[in-house]
Amino acid sequence: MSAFSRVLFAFSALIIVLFFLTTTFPTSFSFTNTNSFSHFLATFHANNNNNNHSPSSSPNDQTHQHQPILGLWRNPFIAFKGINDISPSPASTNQNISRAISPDVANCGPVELPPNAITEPFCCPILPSPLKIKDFKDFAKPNAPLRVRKPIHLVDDEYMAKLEKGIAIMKSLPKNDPRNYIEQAKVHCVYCNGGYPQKPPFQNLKIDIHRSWLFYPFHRWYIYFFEKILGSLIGDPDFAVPFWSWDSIEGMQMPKHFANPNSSLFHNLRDPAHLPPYIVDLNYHVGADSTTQDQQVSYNLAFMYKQMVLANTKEVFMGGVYRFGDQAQPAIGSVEQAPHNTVHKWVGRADLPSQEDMGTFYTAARDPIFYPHHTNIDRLWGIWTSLDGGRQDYRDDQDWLDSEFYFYDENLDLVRVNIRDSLDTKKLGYVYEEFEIPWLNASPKPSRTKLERQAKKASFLASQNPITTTTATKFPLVLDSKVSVAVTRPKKLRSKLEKEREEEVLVIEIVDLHSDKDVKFDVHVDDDEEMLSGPDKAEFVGTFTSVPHGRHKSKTRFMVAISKVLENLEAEEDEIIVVTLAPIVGKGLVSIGSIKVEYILK
Ligand SMILES: [Cu+2]
Repeated sequence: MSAFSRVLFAFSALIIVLFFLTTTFPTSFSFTNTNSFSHFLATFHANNNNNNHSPSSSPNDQTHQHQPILGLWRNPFIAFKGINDISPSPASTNQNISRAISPDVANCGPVELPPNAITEPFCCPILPSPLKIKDFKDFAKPNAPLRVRKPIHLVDDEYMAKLEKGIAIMKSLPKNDPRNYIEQAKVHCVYCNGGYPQKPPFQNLKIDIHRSWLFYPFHRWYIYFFEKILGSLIGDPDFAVPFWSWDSIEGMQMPKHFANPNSSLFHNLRDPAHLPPYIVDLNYHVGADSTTQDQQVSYNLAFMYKQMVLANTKEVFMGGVYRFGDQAQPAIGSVEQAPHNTVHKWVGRADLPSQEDMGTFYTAARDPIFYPHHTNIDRLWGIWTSLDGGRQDYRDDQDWLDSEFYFYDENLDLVRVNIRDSLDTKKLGYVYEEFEIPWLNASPKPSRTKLERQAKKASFLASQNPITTTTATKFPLVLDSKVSVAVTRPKKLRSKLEKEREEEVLVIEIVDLHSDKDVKFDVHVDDDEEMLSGPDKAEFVGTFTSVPHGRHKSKTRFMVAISKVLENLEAEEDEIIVVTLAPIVGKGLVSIGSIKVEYILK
């Protein structure tokens, strides 16, 4: 072989290997092996990407030709440089390489919908041609007045009339205007139902902002741009979207303006049984028995306490870590399950296949009540962060901070934002009006005495073949009926200091979830399987709820913080806790891979 043919041969071999990596790997990539190889490719991509596309080097208002990354990837000369850069030496695992999620906006595709969807599967926004992207710079001026978001029950009709006017204008805008009401609703659909792929080489992984650490910041930005657009359309740039404070006693009904058929805030596809003065059920499921209104209020308050106060680690409250190259939906946060998902369901039409419009993500933002609902979710994020004198969120993680989204602003510019810029709402020009929080001290009490609980547990463990986490034949466990499992705690009687440093967390791996269906199951600790406690009791520790997405099957994780629960149940010295899973909706549509206790740094 001549020297030239040898070079040619080596070069072709390299191309074949690269082709294999780009085409084969992403499809065979699975949830359980997210690390080494994906990191290898992510590193490779990041090196290429940094050459031409990093947000820090991109000038404001630049014009992108949207194939540069793909172009680079397929360019053997640059790929050759790339492979040198990422030879698997220690240097390649260097922390400076970003694995932040960023949607490939130029390659938006049809979304995945639940069965019997009532609208078309196309949610991609209209893109400017040529694709022109601005990086977000529109921070509030240091001394400018802040927009104050108030609870709806404390604003007057005149203020609500501004919201009504803004939504009416948005509904009247032409379809090809990104400020058009339905175009805005599609933004939610595209980010929730897999319209955007991750960037190459992970284009087979569709992005989903739910069930992960993207949930709060995505919705913060979404409401931010909605508010700015609405303010500009009504000629009042100081307008702030009021919030539906379903966590306060005065706010526990659907706000009356939304139930007025003559208002632009009215929406046809809602459960007619849930109009005011009916009290919202924050732990709702379709077909739930109604309870007395007073009982419902106290259920709701105890439930809020669990989802906010007891959920005291970032993983449990905000959802799981989700990086470039990872499968979507790593773990769902407490408030995202409920009240977020449950209020979506409570508003939607119980008799439609996926409780449209609010009860499923592809249509949820078509209902004007979506916005005050999510404004409250955004407010709760801020409240959670300030509890216990300040709680630790993900702000030390560069990949979280660098994660990106794209929205249209009030000037019709397509704007790229990141999570870092969303953390201080004052920099975005708004704050929340503070008022009394009624659930802050609504700590739930046990339904039985310690003696009764211990007797129940002893009889369960003495029964024939109680299921334990090591009963291999039982897992994965199809949740088609109530099941109790003996779960061993690796540590017992932890010191106060240990408890301050680490939270004891019940981790439930969901290995097979029918994501296109409505699913809900409740989790109880040291309860009585025959007579399970209600949502206002300490033994009821959490609920898993799934709003139908498109994907038929998915995996995720459900975590419940139990340090305080075990204190309340006087079970801190027990080596075993009995965890009962009670399917409420969608029996048999979820399989549990494992249940264990872990200790997570706060
Ligand atoms: Cu939502």
